[in-house]
Amino acid sequence: TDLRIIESNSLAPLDSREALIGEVLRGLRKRPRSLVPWMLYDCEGSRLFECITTLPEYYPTRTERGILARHAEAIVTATGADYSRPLRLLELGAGTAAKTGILLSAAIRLCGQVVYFPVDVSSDALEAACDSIGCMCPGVRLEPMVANYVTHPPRLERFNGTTLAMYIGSSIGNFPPAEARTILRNLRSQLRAGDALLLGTDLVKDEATLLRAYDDEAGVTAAFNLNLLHRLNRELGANFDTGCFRHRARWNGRASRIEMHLESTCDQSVEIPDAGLSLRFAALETIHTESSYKFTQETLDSLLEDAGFTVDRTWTDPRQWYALTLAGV
Ligand code: AVJ
Repeated sequence: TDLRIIESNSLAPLDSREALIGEVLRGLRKRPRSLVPWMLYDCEGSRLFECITTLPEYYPTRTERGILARHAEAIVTATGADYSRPLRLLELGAGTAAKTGILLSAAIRLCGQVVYFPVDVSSDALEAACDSIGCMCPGVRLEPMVANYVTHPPRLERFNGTTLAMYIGSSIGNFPPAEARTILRNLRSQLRAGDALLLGTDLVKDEATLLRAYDDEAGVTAAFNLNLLHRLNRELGANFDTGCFRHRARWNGRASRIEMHLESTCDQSVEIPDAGLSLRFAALETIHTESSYKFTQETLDSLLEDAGFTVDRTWTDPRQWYALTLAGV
């Protein structure tokens, strides 16, 4: 495509091999062992995640889409934007922007000039996002940026209108509370009075529903989790026997999070030559690969307030499984 994708000075998308080795050394030599969620999203992992979003058990994506479809105009209106000026939508972790088009369409109906500024670590995802938004919302000006918004928060240029920052898809739920606060605080420091944030978060609900969403019948989430070991085999020359690890999903009520683990089914040793590591796993020993924090209205409000935002309004679904929260600066 002829898209001009700005590469920020971000290391992570460019130096992912270094980052991968660093995280493997940090996470696999300590006990309990752990790796970080971004490692799940190589090309194959991103493909598997897209599959997860369509599974019957995985309610977050379709629930969020339903809330957006129902309330998109109300959300844009609630920002209080002055429609005689342009509206800028900044999206963190835009991915393929599958749900963003709904909000952008509403923005175009309400406001003449709309600029879409998606930020993502994956330039492939950004191209897909811009292609789909270009089709769905032809009037929108596209300004994609490749960056890791966690390590390198995007700098916003001055803008003669309102900025609505979107951080949807419950991605904030991947981060422990202190990191989540930092990400939101960095984002807020780039916004100005009158700008707003729309945050999508998954809510605490009955444990069985939560566990099913992360341990589906078809085994797609298991494949997504195990792909991490395949990735280490492919990229670091490791020799994980993926038949000797199994996917585990657990609800950690104290921390209010779903955890994904890879559990060794036997005593085994594994070599990771490119990281210079040789590891032993005991039977039942686990690698913690991802956390997905679940919020209540109270924990959500305090996260936003601790980050310096003021909560305006929350939209939810009839079962109150998922929340979209609009917050002011
Ligand atoms: C992309 C972080 C929102 O936590 O629900 C889905 C990732 N992991 N199934 C989530 C995920 C396993 C997802 N997020």
